Formats: sequence, structure tokens, C-alpha cells
Amino acid sequence: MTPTATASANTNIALIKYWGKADESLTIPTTSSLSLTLDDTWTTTTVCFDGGSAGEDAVTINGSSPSGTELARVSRFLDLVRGVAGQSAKASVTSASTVPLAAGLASSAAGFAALAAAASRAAGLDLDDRALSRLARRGSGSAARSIFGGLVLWNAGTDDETSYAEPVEAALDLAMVVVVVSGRHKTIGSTQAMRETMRTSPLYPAWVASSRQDLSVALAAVRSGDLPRLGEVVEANALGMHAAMLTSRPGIMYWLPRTVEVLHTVRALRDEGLPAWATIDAGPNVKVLTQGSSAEQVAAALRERVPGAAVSLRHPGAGVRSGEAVS
Ligand code: 2P0
Repeated sequence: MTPTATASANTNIALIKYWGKADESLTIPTTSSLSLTLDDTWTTTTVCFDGGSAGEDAVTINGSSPSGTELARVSRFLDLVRGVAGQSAKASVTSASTVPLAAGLASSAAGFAALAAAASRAAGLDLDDRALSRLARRGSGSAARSIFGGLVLWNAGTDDETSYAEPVEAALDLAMVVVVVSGRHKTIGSTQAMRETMRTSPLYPAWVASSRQDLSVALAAVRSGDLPRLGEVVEANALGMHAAMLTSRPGIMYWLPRTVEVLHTVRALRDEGLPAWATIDAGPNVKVLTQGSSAEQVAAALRERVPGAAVSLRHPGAGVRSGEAVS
């Protein structure tokens, strides 16, 4: 029988960001990062080492077959798995995401976490979660974190062995409101953008130094259950990352006018006493960290004040699992 395996993983949003690699070939980041895995953001992937098609890996993602760099990235990842498992058969890979593109949550994090789990099992490897996290990292840095549910710390480490994610115990009731202001495809991908930021932004070293401090503050806030303290450092860390991008040469600007409008709205909600703190990734959309018990109210306020934006609510979600996702 041809070895086949299916696995599912949710996406995650960084609270303290990963932006830059100390080692590109191994995806060792310059800083450790902290994230929240979201519910209902599954990617489900099936891998079968059946020889692929026409002597190549055959890949289908959401019904279409990628070519060029996207296909090469998946094939390179499968080469890693084949190398560890000591086999050479090409594979058929089918991957589907349950998140509509318009939700602004499409990500390589869920994709490579699910691929790492499915491919390693199909290749006969029995990896524990830490080893899976290290493997997923090689596909896409943020995928290392999607192996685990809830709050997750990715230890930057210094080499392949020491750079892995792990779950963080939290006594906080967290939720994330996602505000999509544009479904437009990103202008520059994260991998390239972080490379350019590191190479050309005079603010990058300062961001690295402050991000390390931000992580200590965030972890202390999580330990003591202090959501306002966590929220403040989360928003500051994202703004700092974008400040470094903006001061790259040429500047990398993911924000649209509506992005800034949402940032102001989130501040206004805070002034009115609601728990709401913004974070932004490599795109124009805003994710708002809030308390689970206030999340409906925050989402309703954002729907009312940012007309035309698609606003959805997510709670903490589970880590990678074998087989199809069950929500
Ligand atoms: C993060 N992002 O921590 C940061 C914040 C986007 C902004 O991780 O080059 O797709 O594949 O390792 O994981 C997006 O970067 O980059 C990302 P690669 P990845 O979530």
C-alpha cells in the first residue's frame, strides 16, 4: 500500500513578532516570538508518496496547481522529509484551507504545519511535537508555532536543535477580532520583506533589541494574567516592526489609509474602556486582541465604526492534528 497521511493545522497570529532570520537556510529567527493559535482557521493536507506525476511532486492547493517558486518551496520541503526518512519517492500533495481568502487569515503557518505533520507520517517518521515544530519551521518560520494550540512561544535558539516552539500556560481569556480592510494580494512577500528590512532599515537593530524586552514583558503579563499590560506591549511591538519596515530603503508600506483608520478606532474603543489592542502583519488588515468576554462587543463596535470592512471573531484554537479537522 502507498503510504498516505492527512493532517490539519490552524493558523496563528503573532503577539510579539518574528521579523528576520539569523540563518536563512535553517530559518533561525533573530528574535523569539509569541503567538496565539486561532480556532476555525484549518488547513488540511494529504500527502502520498506515490511517485507524484511525471517524475515530479504533484501539488494541489485549494483546487489549483501551483508552479514556479510556490511549487519549488513545497518540493524543497518534501526533500527535507525524504532526506530524514531515507526515501526518494516523489509525492502527491493535496491541501485545502477552510478559511475564505476574504477573511484575511490565509497563511503559510497553517499550510506548512499541516504539511510537516502529514508528510512526516506518510514517510514513516514518528515525530514528537517539538521535532514537528522544528520541521515545520524549515517550511515557514511561523509554521513552527502552529503545531501547538493557544498561546505559543517560539524560542529563537541558535541552531536547528534549539529553535522550536512550545505551548505557554495562560490564565487569560483571549480572543482576536480580525478586521479586513482589503483583500488585495500583498505587494511584497514576508520572506523578501524581512530580508530587505534587515539589510536596509537603520531601525532594525533597535527593533530587535526592543522586541527582546517586549517578549519578557509579554510573558510576565501572561503569567500574572494582566491583559492590559499584554495588550499594550503587543500593539507597541507590531508598530515597532512596521516602523522598521517603513524605514527600509525603499520603504516597505503594507498599510492602507483604512489600516490607520482602524488603528485610531481601536484607540478610541480603549478610551471608552473596552479591552482592544491592535496588531498588524505583512498586509493591510488589522487583528484586534481582546478579552473573550468582551469580544462580541468589540467586534460589533468595529463593524459599526469601520463600515465596509469584513469583521470576524476568533477564539484560541487547537494545535496540529492527524486526519481531517473537526471544528
Ligand atoms: C509573525 N510574520 O511573527 C510575522 C509577523 C508576518 C509578520 O511570520 O520567510 O511566512 O516563511 O519564515 O513565516 C510571516 O512570515 O516567513 C510572519 P518565512 P513567514 O507571524
